[in-house]
Amino acid sequence: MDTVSSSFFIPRKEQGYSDIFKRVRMMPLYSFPHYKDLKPHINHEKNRFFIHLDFDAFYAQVEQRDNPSLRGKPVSVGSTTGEKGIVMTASYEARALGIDTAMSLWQAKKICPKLISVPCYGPKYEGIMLNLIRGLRCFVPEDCIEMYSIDECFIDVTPVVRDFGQAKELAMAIKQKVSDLEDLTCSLGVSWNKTYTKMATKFEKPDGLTVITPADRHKIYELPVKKMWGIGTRISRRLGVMNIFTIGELASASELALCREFGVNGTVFRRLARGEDTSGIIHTRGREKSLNHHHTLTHNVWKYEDIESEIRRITEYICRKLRSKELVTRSLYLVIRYDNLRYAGDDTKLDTATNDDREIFKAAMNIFVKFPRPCESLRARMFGMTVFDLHEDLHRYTPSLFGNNVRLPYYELDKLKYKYGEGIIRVGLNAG
Ligand code: DCP
Ligand code: MG
Ligand code: MG
Repeated sequence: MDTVSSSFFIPRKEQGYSDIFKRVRMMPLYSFPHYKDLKPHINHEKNRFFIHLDFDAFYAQVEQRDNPSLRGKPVSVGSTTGEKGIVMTASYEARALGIDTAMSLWQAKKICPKLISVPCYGPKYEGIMLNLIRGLRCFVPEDCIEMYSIDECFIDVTPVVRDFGQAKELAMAIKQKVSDLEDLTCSLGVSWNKTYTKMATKFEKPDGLTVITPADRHKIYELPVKKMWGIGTRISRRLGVMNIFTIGELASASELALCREFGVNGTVFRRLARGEDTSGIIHTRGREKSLNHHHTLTHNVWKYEDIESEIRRITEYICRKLRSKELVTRSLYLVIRYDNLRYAGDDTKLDTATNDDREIFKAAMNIFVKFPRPCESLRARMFGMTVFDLHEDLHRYTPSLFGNNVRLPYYELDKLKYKYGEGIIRVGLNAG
């Protein structure tokens, strides 16, 4: 499968888009270079070329793309209701007015009463990134791509370019690919080490492309230390006490003094500042051990058909996620939380490993019937599913349309949905 839908979510018929709001987790893909990633005896490896990609105002841009009435307007994305609303990110129009990430919505509305706050939907953004990672495979092998966060990745282009000119051309082609695939803008940084690329990306945001060659090192050196990858407020304050304010000053600081203050990290900070980050692509991907999806409802449910429909929905989501990673599962765990805050959960082993919506739905319903039956006075408020014991889907390219156990061409269906929207087709899960 070439594509993963960027619209993973399945809109509920009766609810508006905003009701689907769920908190979104930042992906814990933190791979800051560690001392062991640096090659202690090599000062800097020449002839290496990296690209760092970061989407511009990611969640906000996606929402503006998907809803034309938001375009050109100050938009924030995050929780929208109640006093606890927060700005997860803001469109560039809103940023121009002073709205910033992590601001409370209340504060943001005070600065800009016209601010339109929209809910976020994590699986959609995650789908976009996964789709991009797949798209990048036409430029470099998968081993050369590191997904760093929900909207960022590093690409080691050393195997395919010979100089900065070619690296820049490739970066432009990647930018075009992002636009073709997802109709979104991103900013790119190109350099000979990961740390510099990450900083370069920020230079010309939004829709930027910045190349930092060894001759441009001064551009990095002029930046305050806080701008360096891995250095936050607290460390920069401690560096300030040592009279180190810029990256250039950090680069030429005494290693001994830095180590006295920060231990081995002193060496790491200094080397990263000097452009001596010899780390390569760090693979966080590996084989997934489990996947899960939980959904807390806005309105608790108790009728059998509503429960069935929620379980079907999380099944579809999980199966699609399995397929996007070309995996099948042998085990399944279902959990329900009731409005008295008690949980019921159980797992089951499947006869064969699968990512077929129908089989997993059937297994999930078999678990559900063992739970206390929801009723008007005991409603269900949260549904969750975890699949574990995952294996590679070896049959993904050979959907057998004949035989007793007819295998539906789910991968093809996912592609259709991706291309024509969620409404184009839906498999009847009660069948078969
Ligand atoms: N995000 C979040 N909580 C934060 C920071 C960010 O949920 N504290 C989310 C919202 C962002 C997304 O992660 O859209 C990506 O984070 P970035 O830091 O890359 O910020 P943006 O992409 O929104 O803006 P920029 O153009 O500055 O990259
Ligand atoms: Mg971003
Ligand atoms: Mg980012």
